[in-house]
Formats: sequence, structure tokens, C-alpha cells
Amino acid sequence: MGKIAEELKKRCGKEISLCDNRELYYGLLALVQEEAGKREISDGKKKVYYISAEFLIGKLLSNNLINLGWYDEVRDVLAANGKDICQVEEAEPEPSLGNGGLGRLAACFLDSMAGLGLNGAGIGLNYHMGLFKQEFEDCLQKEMPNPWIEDKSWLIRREVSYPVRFGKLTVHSRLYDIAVTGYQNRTDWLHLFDVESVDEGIVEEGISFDKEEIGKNLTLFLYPDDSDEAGRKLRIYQQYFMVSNGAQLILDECVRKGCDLHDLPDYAVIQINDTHPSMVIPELIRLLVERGIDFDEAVEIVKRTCAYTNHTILAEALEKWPAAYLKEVVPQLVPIIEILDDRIRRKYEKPSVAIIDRQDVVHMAHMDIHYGFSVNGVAYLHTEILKNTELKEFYDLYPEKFNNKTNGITFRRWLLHCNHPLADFITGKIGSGYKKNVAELEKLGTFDDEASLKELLAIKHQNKLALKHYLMETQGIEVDENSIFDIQVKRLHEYKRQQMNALYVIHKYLEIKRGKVLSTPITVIFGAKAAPAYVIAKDIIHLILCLEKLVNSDPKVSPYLKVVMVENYNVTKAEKLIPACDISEQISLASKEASGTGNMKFMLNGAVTLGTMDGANVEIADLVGKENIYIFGESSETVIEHYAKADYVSRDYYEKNEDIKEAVDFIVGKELMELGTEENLRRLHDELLKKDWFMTLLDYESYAQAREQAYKDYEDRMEWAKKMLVNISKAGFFSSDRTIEEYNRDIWKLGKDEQDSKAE
Ligand code: 26Q
Repeated sequence: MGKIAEELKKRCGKEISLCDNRELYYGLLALVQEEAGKREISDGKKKVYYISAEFLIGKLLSNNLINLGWYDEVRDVLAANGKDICQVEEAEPEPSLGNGGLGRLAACFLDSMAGLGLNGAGIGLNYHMGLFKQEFEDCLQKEMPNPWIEDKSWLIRREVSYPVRFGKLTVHSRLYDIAVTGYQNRTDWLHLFDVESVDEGIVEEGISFDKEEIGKNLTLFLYPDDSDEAGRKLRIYQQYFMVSNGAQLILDECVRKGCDLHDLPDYAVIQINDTHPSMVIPELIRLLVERGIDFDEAVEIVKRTCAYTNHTILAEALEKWPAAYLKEVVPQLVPIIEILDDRIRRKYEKPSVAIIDRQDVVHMAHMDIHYGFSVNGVAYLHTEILKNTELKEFYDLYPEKFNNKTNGITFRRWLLHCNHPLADFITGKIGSGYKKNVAELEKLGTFDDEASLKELLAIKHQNKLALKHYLMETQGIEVDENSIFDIQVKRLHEYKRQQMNALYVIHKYLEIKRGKVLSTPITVIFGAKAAPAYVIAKDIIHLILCLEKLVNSDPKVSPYLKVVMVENYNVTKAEKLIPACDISEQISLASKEASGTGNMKFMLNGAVTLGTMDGANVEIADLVGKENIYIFGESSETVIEHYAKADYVSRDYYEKNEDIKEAVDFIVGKELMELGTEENLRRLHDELLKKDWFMTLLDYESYAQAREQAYKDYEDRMEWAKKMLVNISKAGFFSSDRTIEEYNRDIWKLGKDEQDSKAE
């Protein structure tokens, strides 16, 4: 018996063949945790702290096994005992410590940091319920709590606790760590802070709870509903709790390494993931002064330690807090923020660059830009828009601070783990080198002979079949594996324009009804959660669920068209959907999607993008060339101009185009009204006709055209397989290893001695 089998048997306390999947999961968890603990990266003077309100890590077992190089052996040991590793994976609950892209990016970054042997850590919060679990009832989204912490979990309780003061209330934290195993390398830690007084019992109906009892609710949920005042304040409590703990941990760690706090920037660099952790700036200043450093110097030290990443240009997502809230929740920070603001006002005339505005509202991003040394966007276009439009006034002040870091994804999870057949195919063609050095993926491009392309198509088919079974098992929906799988999965937001996709579905439904059948059937798959208080987003979900009912139960239409709205879309579901995708919908209004990272995952798994020139789609288009992507829609310049002139009128497009009019009016037609709720459907119809803030109708015509073209091209299977091959072979650029190397080269500058690329 091999060593792993023996050790696993020991952890389980009985023969492997006698264990159930849960017992095996716990046994493997214990084994992995022990091994990971032995590989800690503790050397190196300077360390990067990635501080983020979200780490959407997904399930960890398989990913850790792959990174440790144990996966194949464990799979074989289990199989030899009549067990299936996929079933064991099912026993693991998914931690939902993030909303979407920003949180998932943080998780990919940790994986790459550890894989590159960088001395780094994540700092965040241990939400007990995480993001809500989505259920569908009467074609509506219902939010339910999503507890994920079991008695045995990846969390390691540490004997570390800090006091955190909120005015008169002081709470004491508790640190939990999760090991981040690096691919063929060593371990970094994700530090998640919690309070022991949290009470899961205060959750009432759905995900509502008493927002006043801070001690009981502080780390209960990820971003509780911010639609009322108590919710917004709770968010400030959470943010301060996170940054105060983080700052105390960082200072302690540096001092322990022998750092004189005057030299903090030689020991620590703090990457602020969007503005959610921005209070770390005044908090660090406060702590440094408390530890004897002069205020002016503390400001300079912090300025050389903190770097800020912007993930959005949506005005409503840029955090601003009324100073009155801060005075109530974190009174000790307010005088500091006032001094920081006062210095800016003395130096720069423009009121628009102040930190505190005339309404006494604090602009978190402004504080980050003035008092950090780096400001980065997350894709080329996004950074250009920040520099030239959104943050232009700041760019004029500090051009040297601005830089781009195009997002990336970890290939370990998004290829090696989620798509074994494709990973094996690639390894068979070009060897394993690409797993560590993604640039080697380009070599795959030469394998465009008929036999290789057929293999590639067969792999896609196999993955579609697996998804078909999964959808049947989980939602009882039958799809045709020979249809085109056209997928849009991401958070629900009007700017991402799931409603445009839905309008096309309506159009197709009506065409088929009129007898225009398709040579290849289509399966349109959606997956999306809407923020609980985002009314129109929930109306769009309602529309999609009504369409799902209507289309799938229509005997004339359903052989050609199916609609699936995947319930509770999360990382685990993404891992099943992405490998099975033919067409990847990336259809945001140009200028609005900072980057997108789903687009990269789909590309890597051999899907062809249908998208606008937005976010990282621009870079995908550059890499694959226009034959291998379907681009449509107005450019970001045109869109930005429409906003500036306020001259977009959706009704004009509705009146001009018969297809648009028909599809839009179908939303309030009798078929859907019979299935759905009038209030929701009517509100959505009104929104599209009277507002359409994200210009759905502007791009509809060119969208429908591009989509038709893609479907037509799909018919030539060999030509399509070539597009798939190009997409996969050009995906190397989007490895988060590349992104992290750039962060380190340009921002963090961890020296060579902080990097240790050898496994122990
Ligand atoms: C702000 C204020 C109050 C309450 C909540 C928020 C809030 C919460 C979450 C604001 C933003 C977020 C999340 C943003 C996000 O996920 N952005 C995405 O980041 C990805 C990684 O960079 C990009 O690829 C996506 O384009 C971007 O939308």
C-alpha cells in the first residue's frame, strides 16, 4: 500500500473501502492540512498583504490535491477501494466568501502567489453564511442562508486575537487561517478574522436578521443588504473590523521580523482590493502614531506601503460614506481622515479631488489615490478609461501612480481541475511544461490537423454530455448534447445585459413558432444571482425563468431551443458549465465591464466569445484575431459620448426595428403574463422603453446579427474546432501567474530572496 493510502486510512480510522464519502473528505482534509502546514513560506523580508472583503475560494480539496501533486494517486487509491473522487468532492461544502469577479480574482491571486513562491497572505473576514443561497420559487429569486462551516473544515483556529474598538464598544477578534497551497510549491495563508460572539440563531426569515446587534452579526453575512441605514452601517463595522485586525497583524508580524516601524515599507506592501478595505489607510496611521511615530511620518510611511486596485467605473459602486456614519461607528478615524482631507484641500484647488465633499461625504477611492503609491485598473481599456475619463483629474495630479494590470485566472482550477480531458489532450500534444509556464500553450496552435481537431470536438462533446446529466439531476431539465451550448453566467446586472440575451431568446422563440426551424438546436444557459435589493435585476431573473417555462414546454419550439436558468450559480457550478460551453456571452455595454474574468475561463476551455469591445474582451480579440471571436456593438468611445450628451433614447430603437418592438412587447404579452407576475414584467418593460440606462436596444441589432453568424459558422465543425484551438492556445496571457508577476515587478517589488521557487 502506498504512503498516501496508509496515511488516509490512519486519518479515517478504518479501511478506505469502509468509509463513506464524507469520512473520506474529512480524512483527506486532515492529510492535506498537515502537509500544507509543513510547506509554509516564512522566509523573506518583504511580504505582500492582499486585503479584500471577498475571497471566493470555491471548494478546496481537489485544488489542493492538484497543487500538492497528489491528485492522481489519491484518485487511484480511492478507485482501488471502490470510491470515486468526484463523489468525495461532492461532500465538501462550498465556502461562499465572495459575490463574483472581485472575490474570485482575489482567490486566483492567492493561488498564483503561492505557486510563484511569493511571500504573501490574504486578509479578509470569515463570514459564517457567506453570500446567500439562491432558490427559485414561482419564477422568482429567493435568498436563503448558506452556512458552510462544519466542525471539521479548512479553517484552522489560531491563538491570535486583537481588540477592535467601535466608539464605546470593543470586540475581540479571533483569527482563522486557511492554507493556500502553491502549485508544486509552498504554502501561503489566507487570514480570516471572526468574532466568537457571532450568533447564527439571530437569522430570521430568509436572510433577514437584527442589524443592530453588532456582536452577534458582525461576520454573519457577506455584505448584508445595504438598502437601509442599519445595513450600510453594518458594512462599515465589517470593513473596519477587517482592516483594524489586518493592520494589527501586519505591524505585529513586521516587528517580530525585526522591523523598525520607520522602515515598514521595506517589510510590507498592502494591496487594497477595491475601496472596501480603504480604511486601512487611516487605521495604519492611527496605529503607527499610537506606537510612537510622528503623525507626518506615519502618513509618509503609509503612503509608501499601500497600493489600490480599482475594479469598477460604475458611479454607484464607488464607495462613499456619510461622515456622520463614520463618526458613529469609527470615531477614532474621523479626525485622521479630516487631516488627510485638509492637506489635499490646501494643496489642490479643485473640490472634486477632495476626500470629504461639501455634503460631508467621504470618498474612499480619493483617499486611496492620494495616500497610496499605486493605482491600477484591471484591463487595458479599463485603465485607459480611468486615466482619460473617470479618474482624469487624479491622473493629471499623479500620472506616475497609474498602471494597468490585466486580470488573470489560475489555470490549476480553471483547466487542470475543471477539465481533465482537455488538460490531458494538451499534455499529450505539448507536454506538461505549460502547467508551470503558460506561454508554452501557444505551441498547441500547430495541432490543427484533422485528427487533433476531431479529438478536441470529442472532448467538448464529452463535457456537454456530463453537463447534460448534471442539469437533469439537479434541475430536471433535459437538454440536447448535440445542440449549441450558449452560456452567460455571471452576477446579474443591467450593464452585463442578460436582458439583451433574453430578448434574443424571445426573438428566436417567435421565429421557430412561425416555422423557421434551426438546423442545429440551441441551448441557452444562464446563471446569475441578483443583489437582494436590486429590483430590476430580479425582474430580469423573473423574465428568464418565465421564458424557461414557456420555451421548454412548447412541443413545437423545444426540439430547437431550450432555456436553462441554473439555480444558485457558484464556483462549483462554474466548474461544470465552463468546460461544456460552445459560445461564451460577454455582452456588457462597452466601457462598463472593468475586465471580466469569466471570459478568460471560457476561452481557456475552448469556447468562442460573442462579445462587445469591453474589458478584457478587447485583449482577447487582439490575441485571437477577428476570425476567432464575434465582436458586435458600439465602441466605448461612442457609449461614453452618449452618456456625456445624454442623447440615447431607447424608444427610437424600439420604433425603428420590428424585431426589437416585437421582442420587447412580448415581455408584457399574454403568454408570459400567464406564467409570470404582471408587476415584475411590466416594470421591466417600462424600464427598457423609458430608461434603458445600459443601452440594450442600442446594440440589439448588431448583437442578433453576430449571434446568427456564430451559429452559422458552428455548422462547419472543422472550422469551428480551429477557432476553439486558437482560443485555447492564446489563453496563456490570461494566467494569473502572469498578472501576479506583473504586480510584483511593478508594485510589490518583493526581492529575489523573498521568492523561493523550490518545493521543500
Ligand atoms: C459597494 C458599495 C456598497 C455595497 C457593495 C459594494 C460592492 C460590492 C461588490 C461593490 C463592488 C463589488 C464587486 C465588484 C466586482 O466584482 N467587480 C468586478 O471585478 C472583476 C475583477 O477585477 C472584474 O473582472 C469585473 O469586470 C468587475 O465587475
